[in-house]
Amino acid sequence: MSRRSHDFAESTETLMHRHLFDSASRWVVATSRWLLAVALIGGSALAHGSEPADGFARNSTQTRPNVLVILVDDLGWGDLGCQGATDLRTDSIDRLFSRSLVFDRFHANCCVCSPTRASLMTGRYPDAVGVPGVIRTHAENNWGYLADVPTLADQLGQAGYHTTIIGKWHLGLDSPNTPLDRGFDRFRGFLGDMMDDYYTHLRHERNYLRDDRRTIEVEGHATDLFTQWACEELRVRAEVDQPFFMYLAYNAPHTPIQPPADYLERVQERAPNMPPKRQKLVALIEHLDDGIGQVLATLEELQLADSTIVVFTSDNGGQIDVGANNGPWRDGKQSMYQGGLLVPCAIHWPGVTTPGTRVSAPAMTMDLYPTLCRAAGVEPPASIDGIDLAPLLRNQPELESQEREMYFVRREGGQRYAGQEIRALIRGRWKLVQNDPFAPRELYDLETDPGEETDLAASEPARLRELAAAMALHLQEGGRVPWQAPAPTPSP
Ligand SMILES: [Ca+2]
Repeated sequence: MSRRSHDFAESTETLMHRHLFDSASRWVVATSRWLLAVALIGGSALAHGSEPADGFARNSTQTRPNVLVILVDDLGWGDLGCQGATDLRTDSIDRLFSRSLVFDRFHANCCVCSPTRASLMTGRYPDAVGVPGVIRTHAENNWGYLADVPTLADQLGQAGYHTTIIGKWHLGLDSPNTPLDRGFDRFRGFLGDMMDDYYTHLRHERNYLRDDRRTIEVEGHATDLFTQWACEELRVRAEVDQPFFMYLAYNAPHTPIQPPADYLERVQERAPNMPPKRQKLVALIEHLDDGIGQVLATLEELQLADSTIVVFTSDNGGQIDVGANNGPWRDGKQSMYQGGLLVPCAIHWPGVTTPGTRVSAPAMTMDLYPTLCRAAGVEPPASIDGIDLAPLLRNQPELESQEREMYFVRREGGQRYAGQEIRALIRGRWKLVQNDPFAPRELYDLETDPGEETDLAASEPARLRELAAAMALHLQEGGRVPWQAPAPTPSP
């Protein structure tokens, strides 16, 4: 391990260890494992190239793994028991993490919803596919339009997979950008950015809930509905000798923080001194955890667990003003500081990942695209920005350290942004941040200052210029792609 990567591991480890250790002594074990992983990996980044999937579906004629991607909405890095939280109970997700390879530095592609989802679906930086900001139900406040590039569902569908999305889409309300237009065979969920109420499922008084293309009215908490639908669809898939890709995108624990009454009462009884705001969020997360537990139990019951890759992650950091826990990282949702970007992530790939492994190599949402394509035996398009995580998942880290560059962008309206962008660029140990379009840029050394407390912009001008030049290249790349729908064709 080089001295630099050792320093990096040490200072980041100090921050994370403080968080985990302060939370509970049992995390000493996890942190020790994490340190071991750091030592093994030597701070390496990842490289292209992997082998096709192997050792799968031993009890079936199927030779390729099924894929289940569970994306939750606004869950903070620290808001799981297995990530150090001591005031909530997430037994089901904790169990999944204990069986999986866990990333300690997994970056959502953006600090808000749509751009990260665009990167998951395309393997590209969000502005490179027309989604630099949030796609909204009102045109005057819409900041993205998904470009016509192959989605993960397109890729897996062409490889013979059945493709299902359950839950939140958030990448377009109309053709040609609804799920069934963009590669999915099956859709049960909602098209919009959020629900104003988990029980009415409406947004601005309108119903965006769909069964394929049909608008539906159903009763129940959205988390329960998505859990039920996922389990139902898994039962259908279990009857068919065809690999499947299921994208299960819960809207919890996004606002409104609206847990079922019995879950809230349970938390209130257990922790009467917890701030009421936190009680509600904890209850909503615990309800989500139970739902995910049902889905994973259904996989087991259907004897699909040994042939299914399960990915769990969140689309951005937790929202601080509703009581989220982003671990030791600065800030949260909507921010380009690490708390807005770093999210929990676990990958359980039976026969490939080693249970209990925690790795520190940086990864991003868009990396899931090439990783899952290759797992399914499909070569991803050469133009993508994500990298195949398989060498890391297979414990085949590069011996030489590589300085991975990661770029983040968010365009937004309103007084704070006025249609401008906020951005960040991480290159190795250095991070350039512009978290307000009208404020000066900031520079942080993530090796010595993972909490982003000391701005080095004034003392490291050459470094700042170097990173700013790299960022400009990303801006130019994004400039190739429109982020609004084409103008309507004039009537004759
Ligand atoms: Ca989100």
